[in-house]
Amino acid sequence: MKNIVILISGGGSNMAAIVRHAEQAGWARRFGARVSAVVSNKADAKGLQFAREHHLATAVLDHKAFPSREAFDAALMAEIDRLGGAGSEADQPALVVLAGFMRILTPGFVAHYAGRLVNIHPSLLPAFPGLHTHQRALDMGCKFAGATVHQVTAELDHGEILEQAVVPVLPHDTADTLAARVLTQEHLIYPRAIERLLAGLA
Ligand code: NHR
Ligand code: GAR
Repeated sequence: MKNIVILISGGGSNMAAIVRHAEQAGWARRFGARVSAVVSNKADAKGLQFAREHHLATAVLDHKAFPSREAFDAALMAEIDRLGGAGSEADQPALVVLAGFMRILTPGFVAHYAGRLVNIHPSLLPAFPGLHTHQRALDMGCKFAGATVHQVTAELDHGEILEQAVVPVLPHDTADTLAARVLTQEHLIYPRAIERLLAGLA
């Protein structure tokens, strides 16, 4: 089996969309791949509930319990490799997927998963890397917004672009209404981007 480990910090709706698509699109049969585990840096992340209901392995690593980013990332790597290695053909996951994961990862972490680490970012990169993307797009008067699936590199939100989706910005949008419109598209493009990566690995 090729194991996919998903990292979340909150609602986990992208994670849920990926898990549902994996089941419906037959990733196990077509690619020998499955979502094997969900890891959160927050114990109260709502997405953990969905993961448990779907009988996925879960783990919580609270970044505040570690003295440095390097120490947190080392523990996170060990946990991901333990979970991603279980029942797999390698001793590591085939893919590590950031889905609303809110901690910047160290260069050492990124190097460990080079080429196997992807993220979805709620803007049309290279516009608006970093946080508060929807408010920044509104403040700039953008007429279109969207989301980007990209390879993760040491430089934040700068890796190769794998998929994008565009939505219109509407006259009375707030950051929340725009975020909701973008999120709907995220749920379509993220499973599709991962499926294309799996097809490349097969
Ligand atoms: N790590 C690397 N090295 N490269 C990327 O491209 C990454 C990454 C880690 C996360 C997701 C990202 C996004 O899509 C992501 C991409 C968190 C922050 C942030 O500033 C920025 C971008 C992203 C995720 N986090 C604060 C920090 O100090 C904490 C913020 C909080 O806890 O609310 O890590 O936008
Ligand atoms: C998504 O919009 C995702 O693109 C964004 O957070 C939301 C998570 O939703 N990610 C970031 O802002 C990363 N900094 P979800 O937890 O329901 O998937």
